[in-house]
Amino acid sequence: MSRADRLPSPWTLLIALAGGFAAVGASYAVVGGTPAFVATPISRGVTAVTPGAVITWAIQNLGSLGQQGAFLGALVLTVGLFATIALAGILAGRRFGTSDTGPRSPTALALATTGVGSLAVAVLLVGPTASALAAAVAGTAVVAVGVRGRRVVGAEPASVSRRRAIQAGIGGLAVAGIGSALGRQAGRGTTTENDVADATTANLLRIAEDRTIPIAGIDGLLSGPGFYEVDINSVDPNLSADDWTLSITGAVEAEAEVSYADLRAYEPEHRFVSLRCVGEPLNGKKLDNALWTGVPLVEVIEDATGHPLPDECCVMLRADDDFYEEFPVSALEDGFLAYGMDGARLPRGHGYPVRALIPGHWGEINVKWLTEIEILEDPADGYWEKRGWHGTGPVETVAKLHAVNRLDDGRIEVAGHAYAGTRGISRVEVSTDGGETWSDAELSARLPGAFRGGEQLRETAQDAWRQWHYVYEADEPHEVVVRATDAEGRLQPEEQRKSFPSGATGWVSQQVEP
Ligand SMILES: Nc1nc2c(c(=O)[nH]1)N[C@H]1C(S)=C(S)[C@@H](COP(=O)(O)O)O[C@H]1N2
Ligand SMILES: [Mo]
Repeated sequence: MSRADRLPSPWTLLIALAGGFAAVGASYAVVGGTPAFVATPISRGVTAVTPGAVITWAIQNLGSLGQQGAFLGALVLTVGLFATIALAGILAGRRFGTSDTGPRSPTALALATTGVGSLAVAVLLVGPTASALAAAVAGTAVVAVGVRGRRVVGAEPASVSRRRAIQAGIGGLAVAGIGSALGRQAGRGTTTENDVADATTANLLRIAEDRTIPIAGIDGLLSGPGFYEVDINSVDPNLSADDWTLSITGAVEAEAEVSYADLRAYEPEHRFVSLRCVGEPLNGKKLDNALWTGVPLVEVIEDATGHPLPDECCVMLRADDDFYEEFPVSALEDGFLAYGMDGARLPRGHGYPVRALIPGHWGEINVKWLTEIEILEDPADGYWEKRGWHGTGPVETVAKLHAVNRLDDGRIEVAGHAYAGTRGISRVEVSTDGGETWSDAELSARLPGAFRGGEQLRETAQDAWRQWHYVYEADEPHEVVVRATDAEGRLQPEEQRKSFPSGATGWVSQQVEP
């Protein structure tokens, strides 16, 4: 045999690759983009070994594109992993197959090795699940299309049938294609029934709509399904509410566990709360608002432990995705355990079944998929603080400029949202001459405060954004600048600062050509 005969031919490689595609596609078909998908642990592994500085850079410069890129990379690695197993199987068949037919034929050996090997690896990745079985069966079946018949892998290893290899290739792509369609359904999550909506949510959602100033190019007072998503996962946790528990641990009189049913047994409270990510640029779009339904956090802790909130410095919130953030216990006082969003169950991407909302603070401590509240005696670093951020404090005041509209009458409208956390927004000013002179913008009416048991707890929402807009005439190019004042009378800081490490500051400005 010459050396070339021993190297796998391109056709053999194609069969192996097709097996890799089929394995990944079939796993996805069964479980979709969930933790049980064979590429998920690979993607988590990639994130775990990526230096914090790289993740930080990717979040700032690539946003969700970075996450999609990382996931694509993990997919490629996973296809490669199963293709390698298939290749090893085919080569082992050739090397050790002894008879032309029967159980010791090269084909039978190749398929047995591929099947056992891919099942073992899939089980290592995602446990003994339907997803693992699907990966092994589909991968092996597609390899079988390529290597069936003794001529293919028999006495002349180099003469893999091109036709069969192409058939295998088509089979692999077909499984991957069908899998990606089916998986989209399978990965939808468990949030099907809507047991959150009631007369209060309906009423509050209608009020938010009524108080929205209709402005082209910007969201109303509710962000709806476009609410931004930021987290460390390419594949989010896929938890079941029935199995979910929240542990209250650490420096408490008695550690305790709370179930989803325990939480739902409380009279629900409904609040409008906005979230803003500390990593977004000054005029970025990671600022959104929703109506949340849940229970005040302190109430749950005190009922579960049978004692008042401990007088300790700090608290660590931990989540199912191994995310964790730490902040002063005092911030829990307004804290909220949300299981509903916009009058429906919390969507998976926003932390199903339960997340924390810590009003007025940067998004990162609003921990999703919450599993543990640990009371600490000493401060500690959270996930992002270990990576250089300081994003656990209150948000900076900001007025965004997201729309420049030419109205029918020729005038110009500029608009956006303004947000100052629990301080609230009292004023937004606009300059159309680069900051020389200022005029007041029109603001949307404040959203109503929290409701519980049919009773309104405060007059206006404590932690919600407002829309602003300003209409004027101009026929020269000019620079628009916007700045907000919070309800404590403090002007938005003018100093330009990047988002790293503790949030962007400055006034948003934009050149406008009429
Ligand atoms: N478990 C978990 N919670 C998390 C995160 C995360 O990665 N994992 N990201 C945080 C960050 S950085 C932000 S800005 C908010 C965003 O919430 P949203 O995705 O619902 O908009 O969630 C926070 N909660
Ligand atoms: Mo964030």
